[in-house]
Amino acid sequence: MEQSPFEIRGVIEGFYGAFYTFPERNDLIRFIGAHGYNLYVYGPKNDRQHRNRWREPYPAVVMEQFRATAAIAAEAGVRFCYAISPLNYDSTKDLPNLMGKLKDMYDCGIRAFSVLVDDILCTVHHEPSCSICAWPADLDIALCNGLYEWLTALDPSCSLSICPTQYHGRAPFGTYLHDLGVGLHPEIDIFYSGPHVCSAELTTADVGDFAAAIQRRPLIWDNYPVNDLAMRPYMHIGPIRSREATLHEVVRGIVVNPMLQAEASKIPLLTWAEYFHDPYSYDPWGAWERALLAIGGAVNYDALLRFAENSLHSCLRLSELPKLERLVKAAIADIESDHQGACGASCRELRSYLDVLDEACYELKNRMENLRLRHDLLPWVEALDEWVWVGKRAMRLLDAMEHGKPHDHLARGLHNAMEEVQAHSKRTSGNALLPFGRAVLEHVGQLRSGQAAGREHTPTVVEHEGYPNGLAA
Ligand code: 14T
Repeated sequence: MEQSPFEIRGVIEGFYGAFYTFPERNDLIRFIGAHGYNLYVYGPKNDRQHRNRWREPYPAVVMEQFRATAAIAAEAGVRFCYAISPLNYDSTKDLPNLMGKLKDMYDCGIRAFSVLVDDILCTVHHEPSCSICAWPADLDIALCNGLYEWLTALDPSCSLSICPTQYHGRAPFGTYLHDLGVGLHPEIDIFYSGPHVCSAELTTADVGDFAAAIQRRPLIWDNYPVNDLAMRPYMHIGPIRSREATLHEVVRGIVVNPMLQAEASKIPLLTWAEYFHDPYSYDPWGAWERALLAIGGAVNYDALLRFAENSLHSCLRLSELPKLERLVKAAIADIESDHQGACGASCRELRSYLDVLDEACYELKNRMENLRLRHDLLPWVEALDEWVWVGKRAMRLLDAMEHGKPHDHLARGLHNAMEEVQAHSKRTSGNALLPFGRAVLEHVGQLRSGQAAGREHTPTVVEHEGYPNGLAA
């Protein structure tokens, strides 16, 4: 049995976008159960029978899948919670619809339920005209208290939680939350995502203020590592950071919203597991390396680490500069300090790191043992790889210039490759190479003493392996 100061340690499938398949979800539930988690909340925003068309029953085959998943969760020591997001709930006539819907889940063996009324009208709060800020709590209170009584009469082991319309921010909290605190049955848990939707930091003081407003310890809905909506370009496989060790004193528990990619999510989820186990001794970077090793396997560990250190951008990013950004800065300074635009020590250091990244991308694309992880990471590995090749083209151009070789075609090729890679839908630290490419092109331009760089179209080669012009490694 997991010894953790956190009573509830969960995952909430609560993101926008394509939600998990049942096999993915079952696998993830087994995984989290094996790593000390005890709750899985089902609440994907794009499940129509969960949200937009919540009144509709699920098809029979889907109900069978829920039944199987609930059994798998029970076996894994994980409480399975079914959340519903009753948009446009009409208290005069919808109660039977809601109860009927939840009763079907109850009949599948599910005993934990949640009502999610986040993001129902708008997402911009604290505006005088904002309808959410003026949203009365009465409706949510009546709905949840009624459901809670009904559920606990069916079976006293049933539990209920609510994600309110206001679920983030700092004190003083509005009347809606205070009213909710007063009116909601004390056993109903209330979600809070911290000072922001995606909070870089969670402090005991902020959570304590929220707890005071709602008159109970909140359940944290933590939006790391989720990567939906505007975060879709990012792969969040860095460790969880900046969750104060004493948080357990003021929360009921923490429930983590994972990425759209279930297998890759296991990496940050393992770091969360270490934090849950002992927040006081939690070491994010040690936990991260252990997680990469556990999910990626020993054979691909080095390559995965190289990729992962270029995949740290998120709302948690604090002040540290990714290695690539640091090397690029130094290399640009190198080129700019040399009137011939030649490659100095820093530039050579960047060159050898690009070679390492090139090998790492190759290995992850073609030799990764965890095929699900490969599938999840591939678009980002390809994005990083394209940037690496921008860097390599820039290096080749510098070489040609230094040795007085013809290089117009190389400049055109670099320019085109930079245009192409910027259109990529996924982001990694590889983007740090953009200023390097620009600096090199600028130098070419300057060295040509006013001669404009060729702009006519050169057919771009998107594929990096086996370049016709001999650029291949
Ligand atoms: F705690 C929550 F209720 C919550 O975080 N709700 C959503 C969640 O489903 C989503 O996955 C998450 C991350 O994008 O953020 C919340 O949704 C928002 C919130 C916004 F302020 C989506 C867009 C926003 F502008």
